[in-house]
Amino acid sequence: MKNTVIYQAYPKSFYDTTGDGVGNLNGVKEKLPYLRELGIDMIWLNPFYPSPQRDNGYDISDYCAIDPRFGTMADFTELVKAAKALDIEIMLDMVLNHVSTDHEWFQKALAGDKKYQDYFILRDTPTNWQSKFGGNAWAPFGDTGRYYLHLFDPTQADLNWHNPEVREELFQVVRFWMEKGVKGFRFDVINVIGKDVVLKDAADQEGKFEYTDRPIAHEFIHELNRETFGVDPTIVTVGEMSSTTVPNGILYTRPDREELAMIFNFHHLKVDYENGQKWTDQPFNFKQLTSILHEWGQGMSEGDGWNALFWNNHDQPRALNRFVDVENYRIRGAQMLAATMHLNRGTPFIYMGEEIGMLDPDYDSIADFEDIESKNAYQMLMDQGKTADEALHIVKLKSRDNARTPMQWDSSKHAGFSKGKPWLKVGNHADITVENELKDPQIFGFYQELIRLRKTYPVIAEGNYEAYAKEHDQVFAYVRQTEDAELLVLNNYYGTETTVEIPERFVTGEILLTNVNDTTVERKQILAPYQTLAILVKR
Ligand code: TEU
Repeated sequence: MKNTVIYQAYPKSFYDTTGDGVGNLNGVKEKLPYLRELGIDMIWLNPFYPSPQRDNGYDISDYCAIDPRFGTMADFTELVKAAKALDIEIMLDMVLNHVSTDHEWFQKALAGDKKYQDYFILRDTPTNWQSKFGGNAWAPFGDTGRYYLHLFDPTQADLNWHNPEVREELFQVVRFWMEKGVKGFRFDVINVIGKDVVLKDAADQEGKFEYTDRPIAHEFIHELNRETFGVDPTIVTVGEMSSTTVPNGILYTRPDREELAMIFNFHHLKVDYENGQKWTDQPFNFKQLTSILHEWGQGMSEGDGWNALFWNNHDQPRALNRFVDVENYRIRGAQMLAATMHLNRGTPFIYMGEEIGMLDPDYDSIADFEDIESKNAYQMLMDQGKTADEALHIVKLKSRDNARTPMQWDSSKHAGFSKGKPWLKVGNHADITVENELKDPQIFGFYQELIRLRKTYPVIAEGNYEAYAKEHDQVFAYVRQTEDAELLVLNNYYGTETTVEIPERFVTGEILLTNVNDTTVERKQILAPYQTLAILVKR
């Protein structure tokens, strides 16, 4: 697991083989040789199960089937087989916190079946908790006068994990996919599955402390491990937990706890929020970014926890647009961001398009957006008194659709993603394609090199983490250490040259990687704009 590199393909937008404008499983299969070339070990696929697609498949109506728009179960079996033949494993997205209100469990509950009513979180009086997509987190449960909890959209009803029958149903789901040869699971919002039995109004704004990282969540995850994937040590697991803490991160991932292999946290992707609010226009705060990365790097290292490392996913605008002057330094910036994560302690994830330096789509109109959260946000911004232009500007900066635009393969129509009209419009930088990148693979080749290095040098895969030059104004740096080797990694986060003093022992070290030609190592090291520099010494 420590030298594994995982690629995230958003199936809806990866490659469409039918011409209906929606990517599919056969599309992923066709592109396997490309991913083999990149060098990854596993592909995480976002949900492709039957779903009304209110939240792009995170509203599941049947856990053990394939939505026909993505293919058939036979296609899935073929995909797993074809991938294994290339030494690539498949990781599935398990959304076990909630189901679509179209799911038969919810429908039976609504029809009055008491057994299924106990599958959900029903109360006579709602609490003040806010839905992550805006508004109160409770909706009327039919005409019963009661309310059901939905931490996300009203069509995503939270499941009652306190009910052992619910847990057993969900464990069966995981086992079902294990039997199909799946070797990885990404557990959606898994740190919020454990609500208390008595639910209280929250003192914090959204209510999240009342249901996030409760001790019971650890117990449920431990049971999930023991009842399902724990039997197979080759299975890789990752828990998604946006706002968790380092102490909890350690508890979720320390091997003796038997919970998860690693976790995603999102704190480093909230550093361009104004007063903690996402839907704002705010440049990223470098000091906040580095202190978060150090806190997690060092904290998890000392506590024997394990991070999933990432800049991008299907819920985030492209990191290149957020952290780099892409007008002038798209390529070098992409390399520097990649090195920051891939040389770090944890398991790196690459989100589709990142390896060719794809950018936010820069849409011209609000009508181009599809995401439910973006649409709600646009309305909220207008309600707050913003003009249509101001609201569009902010949605363009922060929308999840920024990452969900079709993968850009070549210069043919719709960037080679589909022969038909894509479900979501191709971005305005359609010249950034796999075809063009492979002619001169400066970003793709850099990722290949990073993957090769991780597999060659134990200090990258296994070394511990120590923050370096913590107070620097534009350099993010750390040292990785094993008994035999030390690696110093320096990253300049700005478009201006800077100097950073390096420890004496590295001055005679070997340059393992950099993205600027003719670099020499000096005690007072000069770093060019967006330069990354990794120096190795033997101990
Ligand atoms: O996301 C959970 C989550 O907390 C966020 O990333 C969320 O999208 C963000 O707070 C909105 O601003 C997961 C999935 O990755 C996401 O796509 C789903 O919408 C969500 O769970 C519900 O299943």
